Amino acid sequence: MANIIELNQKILDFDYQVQAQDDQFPMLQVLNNAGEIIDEDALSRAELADDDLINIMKRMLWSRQLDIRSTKLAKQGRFGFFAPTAGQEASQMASSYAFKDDDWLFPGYRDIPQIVAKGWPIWKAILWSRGHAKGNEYTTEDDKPVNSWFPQIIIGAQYVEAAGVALGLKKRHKDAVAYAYTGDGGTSQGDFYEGINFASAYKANAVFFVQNNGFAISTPRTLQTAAPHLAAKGWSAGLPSLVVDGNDPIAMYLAAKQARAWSVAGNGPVLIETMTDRLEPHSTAGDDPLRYRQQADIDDWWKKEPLIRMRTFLTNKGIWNETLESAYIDETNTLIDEQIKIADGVEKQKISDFLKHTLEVPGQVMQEQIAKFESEGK
Ligand SMILES: Cc1ncc(C[n+]2csc(CCOP(=O)(O)OP(=O)(O)O)c2C)c(N)n1
Ligand SMILES: [Mg+2]
Repeated sequence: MANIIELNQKILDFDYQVQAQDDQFPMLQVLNNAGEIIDEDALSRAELADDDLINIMKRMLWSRQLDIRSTKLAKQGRFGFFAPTAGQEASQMASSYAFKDDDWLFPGYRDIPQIVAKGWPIWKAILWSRGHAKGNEYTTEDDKPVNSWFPQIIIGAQYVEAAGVALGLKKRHKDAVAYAYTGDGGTSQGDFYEGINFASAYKANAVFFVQNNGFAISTPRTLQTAAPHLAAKGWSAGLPSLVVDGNDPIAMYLAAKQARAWSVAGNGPVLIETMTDRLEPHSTAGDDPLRYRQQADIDDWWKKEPLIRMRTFLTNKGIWNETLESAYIDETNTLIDEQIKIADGVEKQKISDFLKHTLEVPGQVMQEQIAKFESEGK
């Protein structure tokens, strides 16, 4: 009887409910801000050989170089749309390292590096940014398919698309998952809920990432939702949902690896909220972060960024040093230079080509437009 009374009191205790939401999602961290392992057990569960650790470091490094070069090119008007990635390398590159070629990637517009990591040439990514049709061919240099959807601009839409593919993979008994990335702002979209709800109801093979970088352009995370943790939204659809230090490459890899294993075993999807920061503007199209956040906050996040702590960890382990790093950065920049040249050498898209790629079966008016532009050589 006493138990029932206590239980009923608890049910009606709204203060408790609000508090409980906050308590339920502690943050997974393995490598702390100082680059020290704080959970040896988790590190061994990640089963990362020295080569893997170096590969993750290299992926994060080239992603950072690509970011730096893309930003410069954008300022020179030689890039199209670009959404900076600095600060989010662990959230993007260490998580995606846990997936396999057969897995299907569903990226958002900021997730170009994950597609490149799957074998998509950088010159195609550059053409994608310019709206060129060739930039929407998801194949490797030697024409092998890259299992990636296009970088989705419609926020959250990739979750619905991922849910469908995830169900297909399950029905075909594939040893593969769909893994999708959206942002904190993405979780305010209907598509986000529809995607996780559908995938969870059908126990589809999916891993959903929410990269919580604190802002949806200028809208701070606290104005998007009163939920203390975005991961809590996963519980509404019955998914295992966790909060991970998104600037900790080891925690990101471990969480992604275990989520993939859980999902591919037929248990349904997992949702991972990654706590990270976009250290740069929303895009290169004129956003000024100092209009909506403090420089001191940005400076603080620079101290916690993933490259610093991974560098410290690997250096202390004796498998990384400055010479290796600068040689790798040089190699990466040479590659990027070559890729820019290839992109610049591709024939410009004609207006008629652009129209031809708009609809599979163009209507009467569009057919006339295509014929008109073609006759003018445009
Ligand atoms: C459905 C939809 N609504 C609005 C926009 C305009 N928009 C582009 S990016 C963005 C912010 C998204 O923030 P978040 O999901 O946190 O991702 P982030 O840019 O921080 O990586 C908005 C509102 C859009 N692209 N799609
Ligand atoms: Mg965001």
